[in-house]
Amino acid sequence: MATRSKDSTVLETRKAKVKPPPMYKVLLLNDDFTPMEFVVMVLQKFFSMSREKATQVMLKVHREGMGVCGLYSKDIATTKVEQVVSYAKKHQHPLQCVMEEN
Ligand code: TYC
Repeated sequence: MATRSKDSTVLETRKAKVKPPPMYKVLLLNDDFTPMEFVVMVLQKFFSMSREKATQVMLKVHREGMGVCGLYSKDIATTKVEQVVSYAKKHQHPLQCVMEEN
């Protein structure tokens, strides 16, 4: 679109070429084996949640099958998923964590 400034210079306004980068939801999935206490600990450790918030999220996952841990850039989300999956493996729990474009 062309507009004019005070001295009548033609100014061209162009649509911004950069959109904000896509964000990713990090999701925790329910399973029948991972102890509730371990899930609460993971949410506190990797997602900086208070014990109360972590307990709420864990119970939501337990009841509804999945729940959101947070919304991050692609790189950060990838790292969070890797950290959770490897920490769960190390402790021999089948806890699954995935990411999804928002
Ligand atoms: N369902 C598990 C249990 O009853 C608890 C659990 C909650 C497991 C959340 C995974 O992401 C999860 N011990």
